[in-house]
Amino acid sequence: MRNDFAERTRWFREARFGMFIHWGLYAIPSRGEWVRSLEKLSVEEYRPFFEEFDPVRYDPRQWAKLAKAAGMKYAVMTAKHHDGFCLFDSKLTDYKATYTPAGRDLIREYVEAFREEGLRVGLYYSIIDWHHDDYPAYGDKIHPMRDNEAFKNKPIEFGRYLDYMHGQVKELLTNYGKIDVMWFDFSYDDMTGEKWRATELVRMMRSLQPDIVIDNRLGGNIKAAAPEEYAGDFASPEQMLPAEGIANEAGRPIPWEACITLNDHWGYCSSDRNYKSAKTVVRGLVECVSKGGNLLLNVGPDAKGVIPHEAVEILREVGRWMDANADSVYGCGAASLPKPEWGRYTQNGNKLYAHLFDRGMGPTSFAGMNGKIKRARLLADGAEIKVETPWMAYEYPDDAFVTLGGAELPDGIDTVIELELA
Ligand code: FHN
Repeated sequence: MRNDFAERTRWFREARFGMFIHWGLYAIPSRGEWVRSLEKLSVEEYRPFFEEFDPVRYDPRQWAKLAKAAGMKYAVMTAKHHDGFCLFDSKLTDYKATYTPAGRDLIREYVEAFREEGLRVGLYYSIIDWHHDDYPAYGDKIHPMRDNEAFKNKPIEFGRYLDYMHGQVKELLTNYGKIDVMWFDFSYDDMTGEKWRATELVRMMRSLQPDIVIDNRLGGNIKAAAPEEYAGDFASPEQMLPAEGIANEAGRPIPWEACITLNDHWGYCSSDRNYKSAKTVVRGLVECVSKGGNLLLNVGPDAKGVIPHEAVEILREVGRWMDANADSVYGCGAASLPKPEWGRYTQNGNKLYAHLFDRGMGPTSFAGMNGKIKRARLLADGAEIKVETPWMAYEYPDDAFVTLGGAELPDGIDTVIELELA
């Protein structure tokens, strides 16, 4: 089991950077993917968006090229979100993209386009389903009909919903080729673990796709010394970066991936123009890697199938940094050094990467590293950087120093020095 786990997650732990894509009917009201719950919209009130959905400018090849240019190695796209709308041609429902004016299997086009660009493909699948008749509604914590008296005594057969949910997961892992990540979302209160028949579900998945990497949102405790079979392969902190890496109860680091929006919404929200800068994204990615984790950065395409231009521009600028510095991200993880004042360390074998965020004043110090650095190079252009102790630092014999010319760093986003260890 242990070796399988290490092998199964190797590519994931090395990839470090992925694109999250939240897209569906909710792009039309353009108030985010929770619009049905937040505004308590009935299936009937939401129906016009199904009748209308026709993303005439959807071109996943462009999305894939953008992700690749940004330095992303994998993507995870919503096959079905909480609203129950299926972007794939499921035989188990009519509530799907192929029955809208779009008339297309949007997931098939996505997996083919991203594989064509050399990226691994993941699917987001909501185990919550606000459209299915047999999903608990009245009195639920978040269901759009949670307060609707008409649903109070409505009989449901939850087992029938689970058969549907398991059946769709089987469709996705049977009909769309090799799926690298299954991103379930999400368990809450008693809706967790075996309530979903999670062990049966995961065993079915692994029988179809033994190498698939699964998140931890079916429930269970991924940090347990002996986690449940359905507890997942990686932890999934959301909209925050953990203070340190993530380890299990035995102190063993576990794979993790922080999922973060580029603005403040997962699904398209036309009024939300509050986008993070490329600098924030790069430094967030470096922080994740410095703590042994991944960054899954979200885009929310609009109702036409277009990724907002702000997101495109940010990802292109991130890509320009990655073009010169990706060696300090891919295959890297935490260094066994304390976080330095000037930025962060990442490490890959005998290559230690110093990510300088702040120029500071005077020489740059690598605490405790005197005699341990064979050579230093500016990663972006390979220029030699001399490792030597200047006169003003003589009283710090344990530390190593480099002296960068100028008052500002060569790259204001993140200047990376590659330190080859002796
Ligand atoms: O409710 C979802 C939300 O819409 C979004 O998909 C995020 C992404 O991780 N997950 C849930 C909130 O935790």
